Amino acid sequence: MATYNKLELDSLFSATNTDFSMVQILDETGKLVHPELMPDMTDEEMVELMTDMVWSRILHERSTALNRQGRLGFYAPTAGQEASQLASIKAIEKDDVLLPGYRDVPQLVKHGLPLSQAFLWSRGHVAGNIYPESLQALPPQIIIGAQYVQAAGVALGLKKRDKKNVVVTYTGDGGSSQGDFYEGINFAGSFKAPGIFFIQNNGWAISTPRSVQTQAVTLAQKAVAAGIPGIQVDGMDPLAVYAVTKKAREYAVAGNGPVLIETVCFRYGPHTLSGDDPTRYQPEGIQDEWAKKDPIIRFRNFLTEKGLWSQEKEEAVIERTKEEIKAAIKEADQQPKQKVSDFLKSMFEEPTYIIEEQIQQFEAKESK
Ligand SMILES: Cc1ncc(C[n+]2csc(CCOP(=O)(O)OP(=O)(O)O)c2C)c(N)n1
Repeated sequence: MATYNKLELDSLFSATNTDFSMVQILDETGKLVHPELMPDMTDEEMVELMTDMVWSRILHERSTALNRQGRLGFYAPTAGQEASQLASIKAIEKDDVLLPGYRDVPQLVKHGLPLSQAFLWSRGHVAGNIYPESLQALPPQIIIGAQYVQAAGVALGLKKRDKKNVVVTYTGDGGSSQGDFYEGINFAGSFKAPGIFFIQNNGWAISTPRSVQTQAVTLAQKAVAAGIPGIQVDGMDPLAVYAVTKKAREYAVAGNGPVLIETVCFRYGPHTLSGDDPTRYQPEGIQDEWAKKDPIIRFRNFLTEKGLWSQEKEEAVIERTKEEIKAAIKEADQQPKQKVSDFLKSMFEEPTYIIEEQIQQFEAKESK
């Protein structure tokens, strides 16, 4: 036990900062720098992960174009966060429950949401929020941090039902300053509920930089006060994100309680496509600097070196993805125009008397 003078606040402070150094397996060039941390993944699984990441980058590019053409509504860019998003979702099981934020559409689709429905959600169509029974997920949360509280509750539900599953939820660096964030990890910790709580630290909460967000040296160390493990991982390194998520899942499913994971990553481009301009608040050159750490380049180098990836393979994935997106947008276009009565019907399993009355009023109007 360290001895220190309790009135020397500096020493008190440093004693809480133990080891939150970043976990990394592949460096920026794709070189294996920590082989001892290598996750148990087959060649096929690694190729699938790379395929998912390329898919996500193309989805990002096409979503941006479709938004600018007025064919999509809300869109929060995901480029730069592929390792953080796709490697974490790959490490969980289909029956685990996903509680995403608004930037987590790629994970939602990989967890089973039809892409056409994700597009309808972007357009604000009620059909985008009505999920297939088999999909263990809630629609993306817009209220910053709120999903953390919901995740704690869902995790407790899983525990009470003796399910060997986890809840996975994501917020951002900005979200880690919200009250809900602390309540969520504290509650889950208190009940040893099986949750994996991600903070995707992409450096910015709209125009607020990470350096202003908190004086905490890392966001992972926020786990200390909740009495749960906190891990910081290189969020541009798919193998590191996968390895850490797998471990966290094993830990939570074994009944040890939740884990907090900070993925250090970057969002290329604006916060959303609703008018944000990062050149007004980001230092010049920062986007280029982070582009050198790109998760896709890093994994491409690693897999190509192993003879598992090639330009032809990547081009085939790109073509396939573009076709998939084309078909999904077509399907979304075929969805009948939404009605106010549909919204009202989706509010409660059993509508209240007042809502029932409103449904009837709107249905009468809509049938004219
Ligand atoms: C409770 C609440 N406050 C404010 C907002 C407005 N808002 C939307 S996104 C955002 C920044 C979030 O940043 P961060 O958590 O770092 O996530 P990122 O968007 O960078 O992924 C804010 C303040 C909101 N949606 N909800």
